[in-house]
Amino acid sequence: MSQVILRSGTKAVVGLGITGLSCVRYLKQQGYAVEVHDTRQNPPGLASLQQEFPDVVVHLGALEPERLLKAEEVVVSPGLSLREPALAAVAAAGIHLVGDIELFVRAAQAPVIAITGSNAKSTVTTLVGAMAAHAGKRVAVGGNLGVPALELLQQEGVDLYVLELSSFQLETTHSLKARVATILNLSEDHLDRYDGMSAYHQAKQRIYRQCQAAVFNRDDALTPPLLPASVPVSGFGLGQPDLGQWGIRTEQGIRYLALGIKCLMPVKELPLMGDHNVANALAALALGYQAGLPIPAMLEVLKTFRGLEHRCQHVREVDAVNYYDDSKGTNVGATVAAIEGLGSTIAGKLIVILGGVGKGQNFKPLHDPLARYARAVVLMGIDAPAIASCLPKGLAYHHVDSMALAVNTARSMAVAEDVVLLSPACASFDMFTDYHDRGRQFVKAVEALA
Ligand code: UMA
Ligand code: ADP
Repeated sequence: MSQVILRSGTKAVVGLGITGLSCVRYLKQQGYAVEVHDTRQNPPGLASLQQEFPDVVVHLGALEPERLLKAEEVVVSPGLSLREPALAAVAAAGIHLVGDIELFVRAAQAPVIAITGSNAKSTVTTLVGAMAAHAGKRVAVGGNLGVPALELLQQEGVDLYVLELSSFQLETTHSLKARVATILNLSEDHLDRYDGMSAYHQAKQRIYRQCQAAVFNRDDALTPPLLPASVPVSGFGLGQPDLGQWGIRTEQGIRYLALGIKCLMPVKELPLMGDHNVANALAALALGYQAGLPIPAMLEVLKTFRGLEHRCQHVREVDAVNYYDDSKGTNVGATVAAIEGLGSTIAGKLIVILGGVGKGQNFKPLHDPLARYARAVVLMGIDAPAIASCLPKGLAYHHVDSMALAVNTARSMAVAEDVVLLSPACASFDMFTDYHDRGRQFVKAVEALA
């Protein structure tokens, strides 16, 4: 074990969730004096902190600027807005404000593939990680996906890091310098934290800062990087690709994943459902290719990857109606993709279960996909009325107040060949612990159908 060097200056860690705890562990290991702040009276990491570091002082309740101003650097968790007055005061005083990803990139010794977007981050991050592992790389995968980035530094001999990054994490990251970076797509989300799409877009664009190569979505005008021409940039999209680009080619009626003019694999060999997942497969190929992964190994992974839990996941067929759990559809862009992705592949129509906490989104983009593919809608949660006001005229809908009722109501409206899709376009915390809980309650209710 390396010797701990004692250093001057205090690092203030703000937030004691899994990120804050990972920051304290890392900074203590590096020999820093650390103090912790959290606005909650009983933050989730408190018991572990007190057990592992009984000497670390913890301040709970409203953040106090005068305490934070004494720190040499303030390490902020992603759940806190930088507009929080105490944090704004820290920034105004010229004290470094950073997040866990900044600490991570200062220390990481291997290249980083950095992935952001409003949707598909976890799917693409997991795919790229699996592709790298299959190609024989020692790869560490984490970030917003769930394992805090700093914990990945504990793994020895890593060749490649694959990080999912949220806009919140990017706001406090200044020196990412990714080997390859991407914004997969951009649609309204987190508008309770941003003044508008422009501020959200700016936060996402930070992922490209000083990257060595960039990947963007040709079908989404908000994703291309604003970079000098010397940086290699490749695009993916569902159209036919130009040389060096990723896309779909159709030959003798068969659709192929393609690089330039080269057909790589028939789309129908992907176990993942829907065209949004075809885009995800192309994004993963583009990222892996820029990082030097061999195409055959990447294709092998695509042929076996069945997707993550709660992302357009098939649950069960009852009376010729299929049930899909897309509880991770927590914003309008995700739900539009799920409706179009599934709706275009089925003989019947969709019954879509929608609603929850809308985070200030505009629900109008749901109108056209629902008009095209839905037979009916089931609404729940606090923003149900806002969604109801954006539904196509004449589309049947019902309000319910529990998941069991939602599933039973959906069943009563479905006919053979239909699909019941839980893809709420909203956060879950008005009725559920989180999207896992919402998805599990859906699966339980579907399994209970006689
Ligand atoms: N909070 C307070 N007071 C504080 C600190 C936090 O009330 O002083 C609240 C926040 O407002 C938030 C909650 O506590 O509601 C959790 O915040 P946190 O910063 O402590 O979160 P962590 O537990 O460290 O988890 C974070 C990410 N959470 C958020 O960005 C809100 C996790 O992403 C991520 O997996 C984890 O770090 C590891 O990197 C979750 C998420 O929902 C899954 N991310 C958003 C998304 O994907 O849309 C961005
Ligand atoms: P994230 O980590 O960004 O939330 P996930 O991979 O967990 O992304 O997928 C979340 C949801 O986003 C899925 O449940 C699906 O509804 C939607 N989704 C998946 N792929 C795409 C895509 N390419 N474009 C838009 N939405 C998508």
